[in-house]
Amino acid sequence: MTNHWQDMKNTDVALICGSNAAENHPVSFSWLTEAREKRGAKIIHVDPRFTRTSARSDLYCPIRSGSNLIFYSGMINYILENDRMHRDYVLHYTNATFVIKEGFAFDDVTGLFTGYDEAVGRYTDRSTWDYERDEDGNYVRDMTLNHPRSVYQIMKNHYSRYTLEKTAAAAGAPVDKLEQVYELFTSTGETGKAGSILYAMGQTQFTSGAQNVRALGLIQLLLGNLGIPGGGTQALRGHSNVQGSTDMACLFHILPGYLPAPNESLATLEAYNATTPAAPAWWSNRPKYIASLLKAWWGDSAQADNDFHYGWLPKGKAGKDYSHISVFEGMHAEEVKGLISWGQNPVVAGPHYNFSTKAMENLDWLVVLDPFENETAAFWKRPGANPRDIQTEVFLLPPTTFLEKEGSVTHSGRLMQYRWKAVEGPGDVKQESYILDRLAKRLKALYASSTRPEDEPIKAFTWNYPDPAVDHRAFIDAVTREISGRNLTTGLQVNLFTELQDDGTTDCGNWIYSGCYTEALGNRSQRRGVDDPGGWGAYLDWGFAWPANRRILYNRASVDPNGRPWSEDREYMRWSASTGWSGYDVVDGGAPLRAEDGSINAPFIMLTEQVGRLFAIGGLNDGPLPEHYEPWESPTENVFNGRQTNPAHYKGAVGSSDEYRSNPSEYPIICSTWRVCEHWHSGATSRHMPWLAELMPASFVEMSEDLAAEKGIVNGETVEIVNARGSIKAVAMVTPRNADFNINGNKTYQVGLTWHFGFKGLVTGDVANALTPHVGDANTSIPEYKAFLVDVRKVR
Ligand SMILES: Nc1nc2c(c(=O)[nH]1)N[C@H]1C(S)=C(S)[C@@H](COP(=O)(O)OP(=O)(O)OC[C@H]3O[C@@H](n4cnc5c(=O)[nH]c(N)nc54)[C@H](O)[C@@H]3O)O[C@H]1N2
Ligand SMILES: Nc1nc2c(c(=O)[nH]1)N[C@H]1C(S)=C(S)[C@@H](COP(=O)(O)OP(=O)(O)OC[C@H]3O[C@@H](n4cnc5c(=O)[nH]c(N)nc54)[C@H](O)[C@@H]3O)O[C@H]1N2
Ligand SMILES: [Mo]
Repeated sequence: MTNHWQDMKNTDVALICGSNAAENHPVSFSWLTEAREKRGAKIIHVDPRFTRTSARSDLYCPIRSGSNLIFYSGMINYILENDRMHRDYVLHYTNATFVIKEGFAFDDVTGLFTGYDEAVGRYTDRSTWDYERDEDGNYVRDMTLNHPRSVYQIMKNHYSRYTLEKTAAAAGAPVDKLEQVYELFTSTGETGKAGSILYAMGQTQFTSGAQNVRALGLIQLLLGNLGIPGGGTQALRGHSNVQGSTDMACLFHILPGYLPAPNESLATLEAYNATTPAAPAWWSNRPKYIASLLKAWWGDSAQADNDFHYGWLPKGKAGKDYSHISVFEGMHAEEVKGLISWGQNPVVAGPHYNFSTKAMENLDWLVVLDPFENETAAFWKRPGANPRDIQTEVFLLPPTTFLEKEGSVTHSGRLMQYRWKAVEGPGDVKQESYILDRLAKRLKALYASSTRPEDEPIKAFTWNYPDPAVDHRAFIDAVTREISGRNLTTGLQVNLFTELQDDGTTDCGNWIYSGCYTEALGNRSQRRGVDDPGGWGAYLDWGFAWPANRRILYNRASVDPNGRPWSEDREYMRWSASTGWSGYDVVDGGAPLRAEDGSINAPFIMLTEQVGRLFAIGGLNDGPLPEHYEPWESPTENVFNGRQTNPAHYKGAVGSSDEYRSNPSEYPIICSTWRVCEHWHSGATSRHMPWLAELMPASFVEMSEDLAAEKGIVNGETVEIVNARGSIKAVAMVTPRNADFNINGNKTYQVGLTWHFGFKGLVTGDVANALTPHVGDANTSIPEYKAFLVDVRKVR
């Protein structure tokens, strides 16, 4: 989130697209309800079906699964055609005025931007996705927005194809509803108005998921909604600590604090640091953050003359993906021989169940750390498998659950909060810190006498924390101090990342969390102050929000270039030449907006050009501007350009071969998967709770009354859902809340499945992910769980 949960109460209009927030984030959702009740804010919900969130909204518009980019592109066109943008904001705080290099183009016949190599299936030359510069190297800008190669004109031209009528037809949305949504949300482009966009998995789990997110960022920049209270882009994170686990780099392509993980093309620290963005980008400080991170990991042995052991960091192959799909493809190819599954249940939650579970049979060993024997731990005795044929050795370690341990979690608002232990765990279950500590110490002992150079990283990494088995709280305390960072000369905690150095005199486990533990304030995640001077809900003394305890990112954008709030009745920050910055939040970068020479230091401080990127120079893997492509499996043609599927989408090596692709003539129905309030993901936890099991005892498939009538299906009967990857049974739920879609003139059905069921627990059911494909987003490779094709059949 650029903003945070309490800030939702400050919005004028909230657009929820791709999330059923009322059901999946019910407590946080109450801040929106407050905006609606106390300030008369309007809530818009855009979703394929009418849900509990729709019921709490003022305006609901259905769109079919897989059409977000049509919806957003239509809105961008609406803003540009009807001049609904926040002009001053766009001129000064975005790159709309920047001129793009000659040679850049988008061809709507091929559906490609310049630089695509058909043979490789990637954009191999992105050199034209860049700014034009004058002889002195300065950016060429046109403050009138008239230059044909200005970002503004390029966008205007690019999105002109997304007219209201064509957009409505392709998204399957009623044209009047769509227009109402565009009209209402873009009303927040007015100075002094704030609009917020909330999204979750109905936006990310697509082959174009990252571009969906970029598109809403574009809209928020055009409307001047970023950096202001009640505005922003809100990624509703799922698990209580999914924000924290991303920050701590439980992902293959980053190191803690979003430092890029090096691949083998960056063999030395010098080469790595050479990729650092140029000043004034805040990222130009990256060498300090990586040096401090390596110091945290390898302590005294990490020195400037050995590159702080940068060489020891594991380096992947350039361009290779190591995320979920490819790990399971790796098992299939017998490259991955062992798996530690720690706090997840991929057999139920991962895509392409039949392929994945078969691939797991190639494992020599599997370790599952889980309070329950979930489907992953039991994959060798799943329905249809013969345990005798499966040689995998399986170990199950039961750890304590969230109520039985303590430490901090970080929620969607980047807020780090401490949780104290509520009860002791049963029997001899162990804290995960204990398991981790024993694993680390055992590894070090095993390699202690090794003389092989490749074992040096294990021998040398620092593990000098208090023993969690003796004093768990002291262990957490020591780890948090390391995460926050220290001055190694004085031995004292640093106050903020601005004190970190690249010469080995500081250490810091995660630069964005720097300052979460200071000498003066201790572990700030434990703070519970409730002062809120401005009444904006910032609560600066409650917990710690990264970075720097800042609650709204880019918050200098809440004032005009002269330092005054855009509207006097919405004063969040203010600049004055005599007193500098004042306000109700930690200012984002301390410079005044207008420099002494009259030029503007725009608020997007992470970037070299300091302005929000409508046009992404360098781009994402699938282009510098969001463009619609159909999901990998779609019942309709792409009517906006000549390319059917995202040209850079991620494919599994074997699991997404033609054999596993459902074609629309055989499987004409769109299928999506979603959650219900009563269950939690794979259901490993919730299906073991008697009362939740009783509340929601079976998997169901939602379908429209017309589809049911056509198939002769009655509400409550068990039906079969099939495609090229599998077949499952579920209870039919025939409901008017699931509408049919008229897509480009053709009546098309969409059904939806809960995916909380498996073969373990008090209530069981077929795994819905037997139907989902092994393809993913072009940038993140998140699986396309939300739009694929099926057929629905009566069980005979
Ligand atoms: N009770 C409960 N709460 C949970 C969870 C849980 O399992 N149970 N899981 C947590 C986790 S980890 C996460 S990630 C979040 C997920 O939170 P959400 O993303 O809200 O969850 P979903 O129900 O998967 O999907 C949300 C909505 O996306 C819609 N949708 C499908 N396709 C499209 C599309 O193309 N466009 C648009 N606009 N909408 C579409 C679906 O109709 C659905 O209503 O929830 C968290 N909260
Ligand atoms: N079709 C479809 N598939 C999806 C999605 C979708 O929308 N559609 N959504 C995806 C999303 S957003 C997510 S986040 C994933 C979720 O996928 P998973 O994270 O794999 O699902 P969970 O059921 O939350 O699995 C968590 C496991 O951790 C165990 N557990 C609970 N507490 C603890 C603990 O304290 N320590 C340990 N070690 N274990 C514990 C639980 O018993 C359970 O077995 O699913 C993804 N899969
Ligand atoms: Mo999630």
